[in-house]
Amino acid sequence: PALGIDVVSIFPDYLSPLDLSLIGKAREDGLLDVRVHDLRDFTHDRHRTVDDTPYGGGAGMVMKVQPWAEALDHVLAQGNPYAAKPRLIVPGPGGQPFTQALARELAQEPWLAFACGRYEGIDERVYEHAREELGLEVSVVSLGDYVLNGGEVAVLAMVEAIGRLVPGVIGNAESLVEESHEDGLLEYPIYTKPSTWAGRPVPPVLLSGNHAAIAAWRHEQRLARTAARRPDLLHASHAPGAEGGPEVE
Ligand code: 6GU
Repeated sequence: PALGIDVVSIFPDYLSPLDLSLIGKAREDGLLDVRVHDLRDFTHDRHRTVDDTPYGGGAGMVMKVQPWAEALDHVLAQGNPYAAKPRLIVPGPGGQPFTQALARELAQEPWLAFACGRYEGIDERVYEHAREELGLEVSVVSLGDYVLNGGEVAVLAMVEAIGRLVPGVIGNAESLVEESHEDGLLEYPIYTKPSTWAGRPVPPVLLSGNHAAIAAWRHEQRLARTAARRPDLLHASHAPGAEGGPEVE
């Protein structure tokens, strides 16, 4: 059964990378069912207006309820052979962090709908309507602590992270488990031929044929790299000799 993915945006062309590469192939193979919708198709005025000034004052513009409500009605009315309702994901810097764990969770859903906001954001009543009248689970999700102009780039990142976890999308499922963020440590450094380039040799242990020594070296490298770049990921289970840490075989 394909994962249904609807994306609503005022810049549908921004989502065209979803036609390419791994995600494009997964669509051709019937593993992902991606539909992109133009929010302006759900306006009724001559200027196809999607935004207006904020009540209470303040900078910028706010996306209007009416086009969003009609767009969501349209997405739901399309139906999905595998689920009655989509889970609604709204990308925004004020959301819960998008992590590998959340990607794994979302890859198990039958149907996801992404609502791309622009400007200062979407009228709060859209979220209330989606939850209370449409009965949707609504999650605001952020890529990280920085500000993008809109949700489109975030949707590209999220659909790629989620899509590759859908069974069949990546040929070699083993390549999924040996990755940064799958077991809490960053990856070890990797090398390929030639064994020496411009006077730089590959670490000799990798040419030793000693698999235990290679595994030990790689584990040390992962710990050192994680300590240097992402100390926030380290905890007691990674300490030398810790019980139950990932290094204990
Ligand atoms: Cl998901 N959306 C927007 N607009 N800005 C962001 C973000 C998302 N994540 C970080 N910054």
